[in-house]
Amino acid sequence: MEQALEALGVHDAVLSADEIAFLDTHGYLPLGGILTRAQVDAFNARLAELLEEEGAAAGSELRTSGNIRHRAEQGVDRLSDLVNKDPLFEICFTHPRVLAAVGHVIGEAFKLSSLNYRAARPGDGLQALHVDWPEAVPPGQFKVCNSIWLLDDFTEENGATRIVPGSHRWGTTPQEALADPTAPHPDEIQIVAPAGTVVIFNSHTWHGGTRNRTDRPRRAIHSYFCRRDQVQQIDQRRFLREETRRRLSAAARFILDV
Ligand SMILES: O=C(O)CCC(=O)C(=O)O
Repeated sequence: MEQALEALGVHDAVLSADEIAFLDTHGYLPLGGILTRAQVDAFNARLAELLEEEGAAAGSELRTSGNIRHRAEQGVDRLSDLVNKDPLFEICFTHPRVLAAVGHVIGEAFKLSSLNYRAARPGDGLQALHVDWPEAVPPGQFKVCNSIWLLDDFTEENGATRIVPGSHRWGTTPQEALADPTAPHPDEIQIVAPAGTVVIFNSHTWHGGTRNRTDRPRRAIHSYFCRRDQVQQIDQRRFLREETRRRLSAAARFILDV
């Protein structure tokens, strides 16, 4: 693992002490603009093509692989297994600042769990507050960590993700603790930031999509990681295409655990 991280440019200085303290305290960390405008445009163009090509099958890998079966979400466009769908998306599981933050949350031995696209369509996208794990875990024993790659400017109106800062340390889930996890939480904040921004969130921090009250979709990629001893959401070995295997570096393949 150490070798792979080093090969991908992860070292002690890629995150500042202040950033690490923020992540520990609040359970999320904005990493700033990681994708350029040109990259955001290229991502969106390719994702639109994939949605068109895949039609009703879009997102199906997510529904048929891994330990938790995902049902299709109403009012949302999903694509999954982006690892195998364009070299463009490689940055989402190899960027050193993302890997450093993930390693900080779940420990150095981790792998990609899944790489998916989620767009809240106009009028839809509200999710219950949730954690990306079936049960609460004691603070510090985190299993999963997510990163969200903003492909539109996230605003208060367009379905920006909400997060309840500090909730990763409460040792309970919204479903256990709240009468109505879909309701606004008094402590929640929204990720409001420009397209190209990447935000890490400890997946045990309470979070969820909000309703998109605009007339355009709110697009994002989730690059989701788990501890190496856990089952991936997408079985990367099963889905790995030969062309992907040939293209990726040994370090990137290690992150996928293929
Ligand atoms: O896309 C978002 O805003 C959040 C999505 C999310 O948390 C999920 O699908 O589990």
